[in-house]
Amino acid sequence: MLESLSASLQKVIKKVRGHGRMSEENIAEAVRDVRMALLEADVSFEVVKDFVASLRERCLGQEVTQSIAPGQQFVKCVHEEMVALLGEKNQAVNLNGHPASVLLLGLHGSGKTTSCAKLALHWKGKGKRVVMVAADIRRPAAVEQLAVLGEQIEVEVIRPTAGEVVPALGARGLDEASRSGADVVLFDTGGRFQVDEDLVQELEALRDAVNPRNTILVVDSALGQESVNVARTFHERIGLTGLVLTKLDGDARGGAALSIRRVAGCPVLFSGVGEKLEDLEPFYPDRLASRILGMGDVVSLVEKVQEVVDEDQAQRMEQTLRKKRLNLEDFLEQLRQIRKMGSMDSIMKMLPISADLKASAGTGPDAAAQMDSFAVKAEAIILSMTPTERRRPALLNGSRRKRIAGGSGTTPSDVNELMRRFQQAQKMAKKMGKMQKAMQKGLNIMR
Ligand SMILES: Nc1nc2c(ncn2[C@@H]2O[C@H](COP(=O)(O)OP(=O)(O)O)[C@@H](O)[C@H]2O)c(=O)[nH]1
Ligand SMILES: [Mg+2]
Repeated sequence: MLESLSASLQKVIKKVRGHGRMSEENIAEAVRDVRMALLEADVSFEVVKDFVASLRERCLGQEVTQSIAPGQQFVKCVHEEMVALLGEKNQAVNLNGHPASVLLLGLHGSGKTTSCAKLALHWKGKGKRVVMVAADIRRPAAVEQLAVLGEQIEVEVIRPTAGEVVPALGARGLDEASRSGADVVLFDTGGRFQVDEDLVQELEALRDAVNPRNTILVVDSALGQESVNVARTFHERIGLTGLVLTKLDGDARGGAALSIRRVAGCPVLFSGVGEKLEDLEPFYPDRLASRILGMGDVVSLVEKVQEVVDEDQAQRMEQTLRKKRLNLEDFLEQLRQIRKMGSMDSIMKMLPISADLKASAGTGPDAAAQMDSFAVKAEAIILSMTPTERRRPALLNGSRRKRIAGGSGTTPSDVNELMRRFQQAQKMAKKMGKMQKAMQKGLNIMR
């Protein structure tokens, strides 16, 4: 997620860490570096200008205390500034009304149809009765695409009849949804590769026919400065109440993600983080800022855990993750829980570990599959150790490793691989421990 921006900002922070204290001079330098990083990520020029000015002010306004390292102080400032840019907190969609109507707009390929189904699934999961209207009528394939998705998630799709124009379809869709007692009605609309007058007029007519409570622009986060103009036009002509930022899972530079809220003047409500219909997350500015700054996202991680394991286990997991001295019994427990959660890839992204560590641990779908087969072996290996060995991994010398390999039907190099990964997990746990300490000091850098 926004990896290159994240890497370059973390580099800046690392540099600041090297300073003994924050002076006006090194603040100026660090702020300049942040400016470069943002421009490289194709964040809108105006947004960068404002961001940098208020970051400088925030940094200079910091009390210089001996007890807080300059790196931490700087991270805290950047984090706060980023949260201010992304929008203070998560905003919910207005679901009042019978039904509540949601119009999805955006350029061709931005992810409207996919997001429409993702949102339908999301609200269905919250016990709402949802209906979708296929109002992208120019391309027959678009109607079909939504119909297929609707079938997958068992949500009714209202299709255009022969010769029906968009506003008429909109009014009929709203009416039918209302009569069938739907709580939410979503309208998937047509897009273009660029905003053109023809499209805008069609959408205006649809808006006037439906009078939607929510008008949401779907924005591909791979768009940089371009997204600025798109958002502006849609906002001026149609009026926007919120945004969905898609493809945040990709290698987008981050320009749109950081600029869009300020430019569109309305909040990001959800983010799309994958092609699957479950890959939609309510947008939490502070969490994204934490992830970008490599502070991890313990809250999202714990939430994800809670979805699949019970509360008790989730709490234990959080404790183990934050434990400073991890032993192999903890590691075994972690592996078992991680396997239950499914994708190793998505979990890795939420952890506050450095890009190098992530690279050496490997992420991506292949790594996730490898992780699964590794976990099976790892379990056998750890179970072949004596309880003392599990608690004191330092005992595991060559001859013990050989014995354990024999006992678990693995090879000594498998055992070594396990120990290598275990050491990484230990490192990570130590980092999280440190972070927790920083938070306890009252440095609420991670919420
Ligand atoms: N990786 C990823 N792909 C997405 C996401 N949202 C949409 N897509 C893909 O983007 C492409 C275009 O999406 P679609 O919903 O058809 O866009 P539309 O033209 O705006 O309706 C499809 O291949 C989707 O699978 C996302 O959050 N992450
Ligand atoms: Mg579409």
